[in-house]
Amino acid sequence: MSDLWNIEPIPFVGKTSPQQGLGFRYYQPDRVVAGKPMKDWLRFAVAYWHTFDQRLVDPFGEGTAQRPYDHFTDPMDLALAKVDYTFEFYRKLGVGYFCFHDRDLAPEGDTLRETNANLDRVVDRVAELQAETGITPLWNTSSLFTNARFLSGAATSPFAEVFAYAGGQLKHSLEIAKRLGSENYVFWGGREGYENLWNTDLRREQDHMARFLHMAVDYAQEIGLDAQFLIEPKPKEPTSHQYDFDAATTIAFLKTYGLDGDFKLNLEGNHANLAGHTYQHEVRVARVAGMLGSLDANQGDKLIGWDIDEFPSDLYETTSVMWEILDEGRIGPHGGLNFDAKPRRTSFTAEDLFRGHIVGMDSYAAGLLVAAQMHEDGFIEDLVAERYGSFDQGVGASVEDGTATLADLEAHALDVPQADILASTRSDHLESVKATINNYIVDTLGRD
Ligand code: XUL
Ligand code: CO
Repeated sequence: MSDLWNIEPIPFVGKTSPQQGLGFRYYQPDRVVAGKPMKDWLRFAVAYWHTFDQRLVDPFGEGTAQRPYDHFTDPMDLALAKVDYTFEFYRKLGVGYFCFHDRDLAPEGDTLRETNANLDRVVDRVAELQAETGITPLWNTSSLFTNARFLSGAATSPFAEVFAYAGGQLKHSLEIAKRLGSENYVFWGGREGYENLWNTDLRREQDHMARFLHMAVDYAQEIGLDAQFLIEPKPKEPTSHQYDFDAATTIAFLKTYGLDGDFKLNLEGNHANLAGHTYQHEVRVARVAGMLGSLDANQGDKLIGWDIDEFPSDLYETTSVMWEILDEGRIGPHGGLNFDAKPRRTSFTAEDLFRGHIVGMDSYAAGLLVAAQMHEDGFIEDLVAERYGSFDQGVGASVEDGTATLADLEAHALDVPQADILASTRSDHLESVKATINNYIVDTLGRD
């Protein structure tokens, strides 16, 4: 193995290792949990843009990142050389997947034709390294928001020239998905929303967006691309309102435009929080609609109200998300956990990139262990079954089987004293549920 990063492959060291070493405390790829190896439950992916391209800028300061390929000055030389660094990173970290935008890989030329040629040269190298390592894209996507031409959106731009460019760009990106065998293809509508309703034709923009997605479905069919299409909801930023606001809004949009058979959702923790939801809420909403596709694993910060893409470390959240995944049986038909996350600006060394991924992988592995124990004991399942038990018989059953009318309900309710109704609701003890979950986290990880 080459040593471009000057770092040893990350070992499993367990909980007793010294605090500062690079090693996994919980993640053991081949360890079987709830009937499957950890690596198959979690299917970790590295995000090309954050890990290899992000310079760790913030709105007030320049980039601080130090990367081992910083000495390349020509953009194409850099783009080509960087691919080797990325694959070595995946191997040393021990992940099987990566995710990328077209524009993460190669610089743009003056025309789409030139840009495509740059991109194809880099994709050739990616294909070689995929064949050598067996590491493949969990998904790819098209950056239809970075370049200045997309200042008012891509598929929802009011300018037809921009829509046409976006369509052409998307076409090539789908061809790359086919060539590299991407398991999913993501649409994140970064600028598909509005800043100001006064200059916006809401209906027309959403019609255009749906046309764009239908064209993608048609072209995938034409070239035999079988990647699962995913929409990634986010409520705002960079727009003040994004059309794919959250899981529920996106599902309604897909159903309205007859796209729900072809798309599922890629859900991100920090986006959920921006929409005023927990990550678990977004996963549950997608699950009950049969629309769970994949996960962008990151977390927000309680004190910062924007998308800061922290590596996940909150065990309560990873436990909740993995509980949903265990209940579902998988993340999605082809889903995984993509670390759409970056180190803080103060963590600028190459080693910090490994540290960030290690805490993320360990936090999800720990969440998996805790959630598996909760499932084995059936404590949540029992609690929920009991809570809705009154719908299994009597008046409740007649509601669920569709036979009850309002007159039946009136006849049932007319003479029941208030105290009896209240008594029938029992106490939910939500506080003790939370205490029990805390115990599961402490006990399961303490024993492990
Ligand atoms: C932006 C975001 C994107 C998508 C891919 O907030 O999450 O990186 O995941 O375009
Ligand atoms: Co994301």
